[in-house]
Amino acid sequence: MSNDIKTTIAGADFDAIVIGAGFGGLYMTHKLRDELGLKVQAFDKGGDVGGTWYANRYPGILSDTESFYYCYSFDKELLQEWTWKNRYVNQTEILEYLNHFADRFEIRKSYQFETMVTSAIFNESTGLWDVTTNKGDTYSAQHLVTGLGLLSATNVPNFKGINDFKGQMFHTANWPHEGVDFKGKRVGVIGTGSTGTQFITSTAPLAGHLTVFQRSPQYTVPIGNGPISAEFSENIKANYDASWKQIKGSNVAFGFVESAVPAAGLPVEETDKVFEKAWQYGGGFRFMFETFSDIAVDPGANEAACTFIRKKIDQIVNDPDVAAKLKPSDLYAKRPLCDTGYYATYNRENVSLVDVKADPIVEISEKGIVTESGEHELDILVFATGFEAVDGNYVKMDIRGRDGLEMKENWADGPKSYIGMSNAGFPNMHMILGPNGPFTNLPPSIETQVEWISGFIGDMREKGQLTAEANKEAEDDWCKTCSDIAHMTLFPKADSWIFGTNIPGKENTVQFYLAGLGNYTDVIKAEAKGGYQNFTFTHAGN
Ligand code: FAD
Ligand code: NA7
Repeated sequence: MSNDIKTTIAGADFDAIVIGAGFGGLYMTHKLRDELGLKVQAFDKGGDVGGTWYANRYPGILSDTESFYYCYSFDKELLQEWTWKNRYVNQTEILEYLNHFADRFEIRKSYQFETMVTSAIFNESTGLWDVTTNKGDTYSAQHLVTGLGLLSATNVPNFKGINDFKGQMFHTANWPHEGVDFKGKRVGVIGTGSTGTQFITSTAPLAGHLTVFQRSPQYTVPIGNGPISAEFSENIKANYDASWKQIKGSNVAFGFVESAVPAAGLPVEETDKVFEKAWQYGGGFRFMFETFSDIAVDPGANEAACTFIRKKIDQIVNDPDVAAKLKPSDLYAKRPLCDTGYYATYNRENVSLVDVKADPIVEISEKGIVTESGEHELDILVFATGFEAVDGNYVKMDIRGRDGLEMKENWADGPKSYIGMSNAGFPNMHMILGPNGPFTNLPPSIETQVEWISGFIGDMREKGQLTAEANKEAEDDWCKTCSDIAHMTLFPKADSWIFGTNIPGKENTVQFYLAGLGNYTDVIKAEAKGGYQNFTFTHAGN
């Protein structure tokens, strides 16, 4: 082991084990090791740092948070040193940034890569977590921090014949590092979510023919990407203090002021004027939350946005039959998407659209995809079918708390937490982006949680507390609060990964705190300030 600092609990291999090398795990490792001086060991099953941005390398992949706010804010020097080239940042640049972060803080010396944690079991006799890896090693640690990612465990539908396909087959989140050659190839893609729309728009010009298998059409608006001028960049850097303050006190934390003006009751000419301006400027979250205050909560306001986007589809798409297939009829209440010419891609001669609700996929054959109407022969088949969001990586692992309580069992009716970071029955296990955390641009939420967890562990050490565990009643109250808030919005009415309904057999479950990062931060700060009243502690000797 590279870390030769002594642990504070006799017999523990480490003070803390961190799992995950994405935005969350990297910052957590730095905080615990370099600021609290703990002996830390971290693991990731991937080959290096990056998390999401190490694994997802498909063509067109881009963050849809503006680059200058898709980063850490705690390191003011880094904010000034690092210059983003474009309004949005692609996977290569995000990975470069996270590599730079890892070098800057010498993070890699605390990590074992290509090491999957297979189990984490709380040992009641020692009060430590016993963490076992796929290399057959077991390590003990006082604290376990999980930065497993909420969009990380892939969802590959179990189509009949899936292993019979003789061509190349990929999920977008397991993309080969050497890339894929699409030239002249017959490519099929299943899925038209955020990933699918990015993949489709970028791959259409590269492929011989691209066939899109669409289950649900999507509302998406232009992203408005482009280079940033030196002046724009300097302005952003000069105002970073104020911007981060605004972001961390806002709801979706995307770096714009959310509208306070309702659309309900306004004439269509007025709402369309505002939507048109947003369409021209670009950005999915801006379109949903900067235009009007009630799109996510009021059916009339929501329909005004839907109608505007449907009209755009009619204007953009040449073939009315294709336009009809591309037009959603349901609510605009999934994670809002943005794109670089998605609908116009269907005007290309080499792109065809199969509506798999009308013409269902029957099986995957040696040659391609068989739908009810016939076989679509393919050389390359891409699954842009998303993730087992939020709890996917947790339930894949054998996690057991007090009295052998299994996480899988504990979350059988849906994942739960107290304030998105703790679980009753799982002492000293701290989750980054655990269930029922805020639904936002994620780096600011990750930072908020990592700083809270590190403060919590620091406070425990000062007071000589050995274990901390969220109280069941507090957890139940928090889950109810999250549910009550979610049901004030239209989001639970749409099927998507946000509520787990993209996974067959998974119940519609509230998995996020939808009242925003600002309110969330107030709650967790009050918990700390009040002396962590919703936790039970053990001390040395009890
Ligand atoms: P991740 O980056 O997912 O890292 C989790 C890590 O844990 C992974 O490296 C994984 O290998 C590791 N791990 C999991 N289980 C184990 C185990 N048992 N053993 C060892 N290692 C394990 N968010 C935004 O805010 N804005 C965006 O525009 C945006 N775009 C996205 C686009 C795509 C295509 C995807 C997939 C996600 C996007 N996200 C976006 C969400 C993104 O995941 C987060 O912004 C952020 O990167 C999450 O960081 P993380 O550290 O929490 O998790
Ligand atoms: P999403 O948003 O879950 O999209 C997955 C897509 O795959 C979506 O269009 C699904 O259709 C489709 N899908 C899933 N299973 C099937 C089956 N069995 N048959 C046909 N089509 C299917 O995942 P993304 O990766 O695009 O985005 C997830 C988040 O990651 C995103 O918000 C970004 O933050 C990054 P459906 O809509 O369920 O009918």
